[in-house]
Amino acid sequence: MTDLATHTLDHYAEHGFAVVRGLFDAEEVEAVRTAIGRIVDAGTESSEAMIQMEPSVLDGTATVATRELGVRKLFRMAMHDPFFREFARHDAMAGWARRVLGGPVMLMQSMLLMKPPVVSGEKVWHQDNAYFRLVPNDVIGFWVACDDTNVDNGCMHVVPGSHRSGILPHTGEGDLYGLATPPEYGSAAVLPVPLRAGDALLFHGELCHGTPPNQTDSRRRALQYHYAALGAHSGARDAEIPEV
Ligand SMILES: O=C(O)CCC(=O)C(=O)O
Repeated sequence: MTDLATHTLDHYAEHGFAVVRGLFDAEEVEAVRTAIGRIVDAGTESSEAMIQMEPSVLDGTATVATRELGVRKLFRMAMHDPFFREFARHDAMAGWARRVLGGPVMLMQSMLLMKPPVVSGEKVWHQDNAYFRLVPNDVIGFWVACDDTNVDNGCMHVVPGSHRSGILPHTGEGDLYGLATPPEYGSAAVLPVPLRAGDALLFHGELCHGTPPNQTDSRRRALQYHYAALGAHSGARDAEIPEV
């Protein structure tokens, strides 16, 4: 293993996350952006099953120039779309997942988080395994920036070391299910993780994280896959791909 890989694994173990620069190149990022547009425009039963609109667009209190600019997320696209199913097997992610989790992995979940300008809100602070409830908690998330991200457009924010706290109390419903006592953006405990398009945040399933609203005129798209150790079990939901 290279020194960089060892450093990445050590950082992940200690802090619950690591940044991998340039996990995907510009061509791969562009292919993801193109696939997003294709799904949003497809109008098929399976494409519509993935699309979740921003609440304000859905209830008509906000209007957007194109449908894609009102999409909050594309959910479980590896289950519905062959491009994203194949992408889940990309060694850039699956290889890291196997290295971090120490053996074969399954794809637990896939999402595209669109965070469009103006109409998007905060993603509340949470731990992903509060949703999955996997035992043991051997689950890793990949959050890949598909645009350059920063504090203003809603980059990921994390609480380093919080993966060692166990699952903390959560409250709320659906996308608003989050930490009962969330940290404050800008406080000493919270670290913003700005990324360039193609960079990835690797994060433990029990790391506390959240994203503020996108306050810019630009897009902030992100690709997210979660992999779990094959032996991890959840009564709550099945893996999207049983072995990757
Ligand atoms: O990309 C975002 O805004 C947050 C994504 C996230 O943490 C999640 O959906 O679990």
